[in-house]
Amino acid sequence: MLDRLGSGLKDALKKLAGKTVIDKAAVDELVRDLQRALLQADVNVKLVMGLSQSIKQRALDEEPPKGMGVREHVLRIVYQELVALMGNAAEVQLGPQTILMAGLQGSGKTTTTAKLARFFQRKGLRVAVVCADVFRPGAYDQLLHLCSQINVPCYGEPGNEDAVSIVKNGLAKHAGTEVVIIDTQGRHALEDDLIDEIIALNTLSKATHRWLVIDAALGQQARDQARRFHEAIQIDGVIITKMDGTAKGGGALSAVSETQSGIVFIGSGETIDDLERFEPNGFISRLLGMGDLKALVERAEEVIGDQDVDVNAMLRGKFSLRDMYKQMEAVKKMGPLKQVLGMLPLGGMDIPQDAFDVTSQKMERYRVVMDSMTPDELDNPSVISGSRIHRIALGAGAAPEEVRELLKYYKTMQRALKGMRGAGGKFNMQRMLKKFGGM
Ligand SMILES: Nc1nc2c(ncn2[C@@H]2O[C@H](COP(=O)(O)OP(=O)(O)OP(=O)(O)O)[C@@H](O)[C@H]2O)c(=O)[nH]1
Ligand SMILES: [Mg+2]
Repeated sequence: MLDRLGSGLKDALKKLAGKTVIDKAAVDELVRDLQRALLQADVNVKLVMGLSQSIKQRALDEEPPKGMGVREHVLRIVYQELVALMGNAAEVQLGPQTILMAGLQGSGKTTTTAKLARFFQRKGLRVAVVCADVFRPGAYDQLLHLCSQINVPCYGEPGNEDAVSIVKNGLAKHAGTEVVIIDTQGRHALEDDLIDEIIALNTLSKATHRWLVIDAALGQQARDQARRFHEAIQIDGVIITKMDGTAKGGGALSAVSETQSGIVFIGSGETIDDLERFEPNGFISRLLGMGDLKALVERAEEVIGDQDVDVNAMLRGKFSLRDMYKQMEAVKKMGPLKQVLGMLPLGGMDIPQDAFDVTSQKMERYRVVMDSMTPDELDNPSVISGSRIHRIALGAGAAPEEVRELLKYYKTMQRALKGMRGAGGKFNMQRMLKKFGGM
C-alpha cells in the first residue's frame, strides 16, 4: 500500500520539480495528482478535499519565506499538510508500565503483543506478557510460542474462563517486571460482553496504556472502531497492523488520525520484528522519498561542526578539486554520497549514476593523488596538463591513467552538481537543511 501511495505522491512532486514556472496551473495540477494518489489509498474524500484546499490556498497566498524559492515553498507546504493529515503520534515511554491490548478478532493483538515485547526488550527493559484471552482455543499456546522465540515470560491459565482473575494473578506474578503487556480476547463485532470485559480488565489492571489494534484492511471503518473503544476505555494509542498487505492503509491511518487517539505503531509483516514506531514527520518524509531529513541534518551538522567543510561547495558553480577533496572527507563521515543525496527532497531528480560509482578504496586513492597536487592545481584544475599529470602521478606513486581517471570523475561530479542546481532552482544545501530541519 505504502509503496503505491508513496510513488503516487513522489510522481506528483517530480512533475512539480520539472516545471519551468510554478503558477496557479502548476499548483492545480499538483493538487489533482495528490488527490488521485490519496484517494487510491482510500483516504476519506472529505479529508482529501480539505487538504487540497489548504495546499492551494497556502501555495497561492503565503509569501515564500525570505530566501526560499517557490518550488521549495510549495514542497514544504505539501509536506506540512500531509503530516497534519496523519495527526499526532502517541507517546511511548521507556519505563515501567502496564499495557492493555484491545481489538476485534484477527486484528493482530496476539502477534502485536509479542512484537511489542520485542520492542521494549530491545530498549533494555524487562518484559512479561499475560494471556487474558479465554475465548480463542489455543490462545495461550499461540502467545507462549511467540514469546519463547524471544525469551519473554508468558503467563496464562488455560482452562480458566475468567479473564479478570487471570490478569490479577498474572500481574501479581510479574509484579517486579518493568513492562507487562496483557493480550485480550477478540470478537467478530463489538459485542457488549467484549466491551464489559475490557472495561473490567482496565479497571483491575490500572493499565498505564490502552492500545487498540486495528487491521489496516478496515480502511476508513477504522474510525468508528477507534471511537467505540475510546468511549469504553480511553484508548491512548492505536496500532495499525497489516500495512504490508492492503491498499487501504491510507484510509485507516487518516481515519484514526481524526479520532482523539494517536497512532503509536504500525505492523508491517508477520514476523516478530515487523513493527515500526509511527512518527508523522518521518513517515511522510519516507513516503515522499525525502528520507529521514532529521537524521541527515544531524549528520551534516556533525560533519560541518567538527571540520572546516563548506558543504555549499558541493552545489556551487565553482567547484574545485579542493572542494572535492574536502567533500570526500565530509562524505566519509556522512556515509555514501548516494545515500546522503537520497535523503534530500529533490523530488526524485535524476543524477547520473556514474557520479556515485566510486568506492571508498578509490576515494582513498584519489586523496593520495590530490595530496601530490599543488595548491594552485587544486584550486584551478584546468591548469593540469599532460606534463603536470605525469608529475602528480609520480609524486603519488600512481599511474598517469589514475590521475586522468580522477580528473574525469571530478568533471562528472561538477556536471552533476551543476545539473542539480539547474533542476532545483537556486539550491542552497545548508539553507535547505536548516529549513527542513525546522519543520
Ligand atoms: N501480514 C501481516 N500479518 C499480520 C500482521 N499482524 C498480524 N498478522 C497476522 O494476522 C493474523 C491474526 O493475528 P493475531 O495476532 O492472531 O490476531 P488477534 O487479534 O490476536 O486475533 P484473536 O485472538 O482471534 O482476536 C495472524 O495470521 C498474524 O500472523 C501484520 O502486520 N502483517
Ligand atoms: Mg489473539
